[in-house]
Amino acid sequence: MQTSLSQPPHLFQPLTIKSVTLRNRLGVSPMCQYSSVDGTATDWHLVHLGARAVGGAALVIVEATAVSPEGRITPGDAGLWTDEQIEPLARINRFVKQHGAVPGIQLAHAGRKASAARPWEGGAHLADSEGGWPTIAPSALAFGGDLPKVPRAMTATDIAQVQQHFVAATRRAIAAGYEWLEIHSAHGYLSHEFLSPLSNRRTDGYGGSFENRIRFLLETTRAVRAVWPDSLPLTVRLSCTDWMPGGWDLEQSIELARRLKADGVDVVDCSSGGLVPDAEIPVAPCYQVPFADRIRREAGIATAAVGFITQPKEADEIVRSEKADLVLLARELLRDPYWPAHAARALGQKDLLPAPSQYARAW
Ligand code: 531
Repeated sequence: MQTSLSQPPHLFQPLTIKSVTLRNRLGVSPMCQYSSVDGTATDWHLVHLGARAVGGAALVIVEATAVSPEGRITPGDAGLWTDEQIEPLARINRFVKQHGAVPGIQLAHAGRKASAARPWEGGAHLADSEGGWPTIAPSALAFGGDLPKVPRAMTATDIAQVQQHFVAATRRAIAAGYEWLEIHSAHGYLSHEFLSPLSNRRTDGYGGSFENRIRFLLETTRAVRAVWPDSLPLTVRLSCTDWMPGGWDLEQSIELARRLKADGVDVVDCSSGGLVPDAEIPVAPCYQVPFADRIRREAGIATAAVGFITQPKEADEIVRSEKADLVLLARELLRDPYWPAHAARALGQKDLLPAPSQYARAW
């Protein structure tokens, strides 16, 4: 007979990382709402994030939150570049915690993909005359397609400044009561643009070799880790592959994950794509899970799986087979904020996710 220690984990088993215990293995993936006003959260965010805490997610990660106004994807993005942005987020975090979830934040800079319209307004780059702004990136190379703006190649001073913006936003995240912090280094945004040889053609210490391309992220991570409490989880989202020959790939992601672990990162959140418009991505159920699995095994770091995970059995199996330590859901949680509650019932583990008192008769 197996001892409890050797029993495999499952979806509704708590997970402790540093001083934080998640009540189960389900998290809300950061999802842009494009509904902030000058970077400040609104009642939309309270209801959106609050509903998912009530619905049973263990971790509620607020959308990509820009560390500077220029780092926003769209004018509606969330931000944490001034102290005034702290309290509306703190209010949401108090609610999220009251309902048993851990509040997390993803800090981001959109690089060459900044200055775009909201998706429901077309999503294309905005000219400066239409409310857009000049963009920066590792190299003066446009993304292409609907995002044709050519960014200005960052100077060493720009790099240091953006890193300081990450640090300042981290301090504000602490003040807002976050207990989980993710650095966004995926989906073709600034940090990912440094990683990939397709977007980084620099000839200084931040471009060329693997060591140089990972320098921006490692320096940013160390600077953030220095102010983010040791007791709280720090995570990094990676696009584990660009799905493009000559681009960033899984082997590099695995090596990077080893370095991130050495620099105090607790979890790698394993996504993919977004660096170039013409990648052919074999989207299918759970298609990114193999990245979480390999990084977990080969870099020896906890991972989060994300991407086209829709079924309770799939999510449970990912955790049981130890391919990832937690599962982040995106669109599925937009469709159904009560997905965790419904999954607990479907998996016969209803008792492991108690109802909020107000809803107990209907859970
Ligand atoms: C979707 C996306 C997923 C994977 C690759 C590229 C794009 N998202 C990503 C979001 C913004 C909106 C669209 C972020 O990562 C901020």
